[in-house]
Amino acid sequence: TAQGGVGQQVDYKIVGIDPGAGLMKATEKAIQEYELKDWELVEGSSAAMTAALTQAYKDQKPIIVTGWTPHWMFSKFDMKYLEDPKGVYGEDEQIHTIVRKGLKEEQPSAYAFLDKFRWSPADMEKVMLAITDGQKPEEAAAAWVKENEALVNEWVAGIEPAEGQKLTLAYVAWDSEIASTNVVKEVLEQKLKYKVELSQVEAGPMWIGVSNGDVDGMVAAWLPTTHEDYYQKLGDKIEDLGPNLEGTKLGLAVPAYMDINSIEDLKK
Ligand code: PBE
Repeated sequence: TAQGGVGQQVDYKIVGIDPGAGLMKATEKAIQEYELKDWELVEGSSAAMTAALTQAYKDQKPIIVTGWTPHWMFSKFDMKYLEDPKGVYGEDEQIHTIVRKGLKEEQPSAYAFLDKFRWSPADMEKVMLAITDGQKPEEAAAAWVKENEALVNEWVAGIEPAEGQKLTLAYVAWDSEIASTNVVKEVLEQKLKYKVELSQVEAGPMWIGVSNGDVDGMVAAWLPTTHEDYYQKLGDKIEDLGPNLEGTKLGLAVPAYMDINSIEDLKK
């Protein structure tokens, strides 16, 4: 049957992303728990994964990727998550804003805005889509800020501009975090007059950078599950400003034209 052939069709490969991602750890766990012995999780990057997906979709070929929401792949392509009856990928979680200790005293304006920053999956998706469609991240962020002036002004209401102070934000090159981090940079620069440097790193160094004060903060912490390891190790050396976005999901995603519905179908 077509179902029985899925492993052969995709060469028993799941197309993954960067090894530091929580999504990769969850997928290794899924391979264990669903006893997918012949299967391999291929390491790469967010960009390599979406390139492979784009090509496969164009050719209407089978592919299995590590996916998450918010992500533009679900609006560009007709995709579905494979059911996860064992609950390996966890429940809904939130994306948190994390800052270094001492930021509140040393950069009260940045701290106040970062504490206030909160948006929706639809907002984030809009920025992600613009970037996928060819805009530079800074351009897409600036356009979004312009179109959402009322919300942005709420975030910065009553906050004193910082007049040229420097700030560094860390992020990982995940599509979702490229979008959020560039929007936050744009607001800090345009509305609060900071000079913001973005430091693109892997997930581990991102968390460590905030914990040791090398960077001022990040808006890319997926909690309580996806980045649990990092949080457990470093949670008392950082300040958690709480969720900036709710309504996320992680899992294995496939084009809707594939004839499988559950991770369990990969065993057949
Ligand atoms: N992600 C996107 C990240 C968090 C943001 C799901 C790829 C991760 O797996 O760590």
